[in-house]
Amino acid sequence: MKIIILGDCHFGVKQSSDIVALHQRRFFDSLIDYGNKNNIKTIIQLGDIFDQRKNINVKSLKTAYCVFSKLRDHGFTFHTLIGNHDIFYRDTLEITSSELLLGEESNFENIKVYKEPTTVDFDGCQIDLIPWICSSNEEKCLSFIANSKSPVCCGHFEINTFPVLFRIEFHGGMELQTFRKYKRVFSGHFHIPSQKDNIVYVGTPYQLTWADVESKNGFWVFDTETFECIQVLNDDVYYKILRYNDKEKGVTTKPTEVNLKDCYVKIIAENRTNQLLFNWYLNKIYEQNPAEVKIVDSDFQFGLDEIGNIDETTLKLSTIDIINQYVDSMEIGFKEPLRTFLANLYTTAMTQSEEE
Ligand SMILES: [Mn+2]
Repeated sequence: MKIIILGDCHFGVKQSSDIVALHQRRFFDSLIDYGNKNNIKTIIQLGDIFDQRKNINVKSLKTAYCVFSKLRDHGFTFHTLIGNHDIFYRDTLEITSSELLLGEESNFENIKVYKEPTTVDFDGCQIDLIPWICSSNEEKCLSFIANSKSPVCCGHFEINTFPVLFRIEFHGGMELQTFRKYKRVFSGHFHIPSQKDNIVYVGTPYQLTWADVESKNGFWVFDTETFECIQVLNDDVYYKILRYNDKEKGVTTKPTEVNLKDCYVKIIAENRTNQLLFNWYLNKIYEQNPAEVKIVDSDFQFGLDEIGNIDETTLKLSTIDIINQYVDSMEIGFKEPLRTFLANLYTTAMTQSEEE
């Protein structure tokens, strides 16, 4: 059989922004379409259904319920394991939003929530579903993995050397060797899709923040007979970077060639010497009803001048790059551990909310 493998959903992200919710609903409509057309009705979701650990906004609940009702009505079975955003306490899985809102006592009899390490038989293929590992369940989960005979494992892991942000590898978590016994491992948690050896970080199905601007988001389809897996890309990209330059011909992104409706737009203004032209340019953009437009004058941006393409532009703009460049400029002998420490600190800060 074929199974849809789905990454972190994060309903309620960005203070339950209507724009993000719109793109989340749009994604699930296309997922349902895909499942119906290809007759794939089983989904394994790898944790982090909701964004907030302690409070769930009514609007994000509404978005999630709309999505889950549709999945139920179209006959999808939805297996979800607990992620670190689904738990109330940091060190135990005692209280989880997934169980409370989507579990056995909810209206969603098609949803199965896993908070214990469990092996599930999917048409003859044994798949281990491992929840978020924290101090209270670490021993249990690790010995479960060590003793398992299943060929496939799904979880919400922190595995070393995978990208936690662009160009930033994670360190201080689990080793790749822990998973060597499996033929395939699928993990949620890190939002950037990546692949190394037998391990796939599936990534978020859609963009959530500017950190995802370069990300190739989507879901994965896994074949339990051939063990093949493919990524189905989500073409609803809604974080967009445009470049404006009225001195150099051919540099400016034509607003008419990009769909900007309901998108977050960043204009990198490399040269704006002709204010009339720039106003016309902005008008053309606003005519499309973008969700938000930010103008970044490259003169004032850290290291933007010699940039040739979008990748580089956005990279040079990221906080983490500025931190790294700062560390590089320091005269100390332990730059690598410091970089890792600061990257972990930064990631932790970015994934905590005002809830704490
Ligand atoms: Mn997540």
